[in-house]
Amino acid sequence: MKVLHIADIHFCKDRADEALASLRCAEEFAVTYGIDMIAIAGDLFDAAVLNSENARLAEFVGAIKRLGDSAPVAMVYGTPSHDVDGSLEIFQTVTCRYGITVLEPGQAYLLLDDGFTTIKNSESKAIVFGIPEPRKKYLLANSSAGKDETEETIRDAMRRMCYLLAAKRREYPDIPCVALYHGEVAGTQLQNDQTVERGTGISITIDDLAGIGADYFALGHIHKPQRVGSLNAYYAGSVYPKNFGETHKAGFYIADVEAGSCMEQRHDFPHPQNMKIETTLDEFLKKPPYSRTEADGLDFDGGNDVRGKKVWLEISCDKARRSFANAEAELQKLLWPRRGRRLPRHNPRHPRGNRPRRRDNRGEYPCQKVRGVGGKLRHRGRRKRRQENRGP
Ligand SMILES: [Mn+2]
Repeated sequence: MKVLHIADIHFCKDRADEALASLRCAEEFAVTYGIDMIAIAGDLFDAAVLNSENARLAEFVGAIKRLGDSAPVAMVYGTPSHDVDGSLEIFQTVTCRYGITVLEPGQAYLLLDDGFTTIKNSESKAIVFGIPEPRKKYLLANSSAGKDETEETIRDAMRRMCYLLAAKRREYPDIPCVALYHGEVAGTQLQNDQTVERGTGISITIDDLAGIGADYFALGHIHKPQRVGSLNAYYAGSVYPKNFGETHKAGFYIADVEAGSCMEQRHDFPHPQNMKIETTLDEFLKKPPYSRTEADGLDFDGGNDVRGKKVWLEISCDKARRSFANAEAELQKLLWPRRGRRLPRHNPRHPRGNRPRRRDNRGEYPCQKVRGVGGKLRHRGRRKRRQENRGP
């Protein structure tokens, strides 16, 4: 069974083109290669979206609908500030070929050929669980815990839910099991290379996840694509780089899941990677972090290969020395390395770069009519001399 796994779409009107391009790419893949299920592991929105034409919400819903036309779609809620309460309900109202299902925590879903069901079925291809980012709303519905006890209570509630899901998984031992989860996993490397400590915040531990016994964990929340420990648990990463702190290649996973095994493949979305190069003015003047080569145009030293990437070059210096740096000239060198230091001139085919002056049919330079004081037409240029040169 093949699962297409994406996460962190972060749809917003300013970056709508990038999010929609990624979804189109995922859809094309699903249609071409016959995917059994599409898993969206939370953070579909970047923030609450006003349903107006300007917000392009209809385009986004249309893109998700087309995913639902190519395979059954399962999704979970992400971080409450991104996927605000109720924001995913709009997808369940959409009619499409296979249906779009927002997975409720603690519920088991069975995957059939034409969508998901919660009713026991012997034809089911897989069992699917969804764990949204831990929210007080569903974890602490009947608890009156104080603020200090809240985190511990939520951790307990998460653990109980994992036990519950493990029991449900054991009811169907012969079919593959996929779990969607949005949130941190203790022991995960973050984008800034820090590690989520075990038991902090309301993150789940690797042991909790492993206990569920799923064959593939489709994770969302951390925008740097990565595997978690030795589990078949993967963060797909964001579908487009949100800022220059995100330097990964945006993409998605295709997981070939069987009961007891899983093979995963990574595929790219059509977005340039981001790269940030920081240097000081002293270092920059001594040796710029790039050099010119004939073949490639640009070839950055020290592994800074910028071809096909969006580059943020930051040169810092004190205020007094700012005049040493000609930012505009350096930018021109970066953008047009083979042309030298300047923008292409007016007519690059001409050796001087300027357009040659036109002559009139008598081989003389034309004069120019200008309006003088009082709006009277006067002539400037060679007219006078021509008159002088005229014969008797
Ligand atoms: Mn996110």
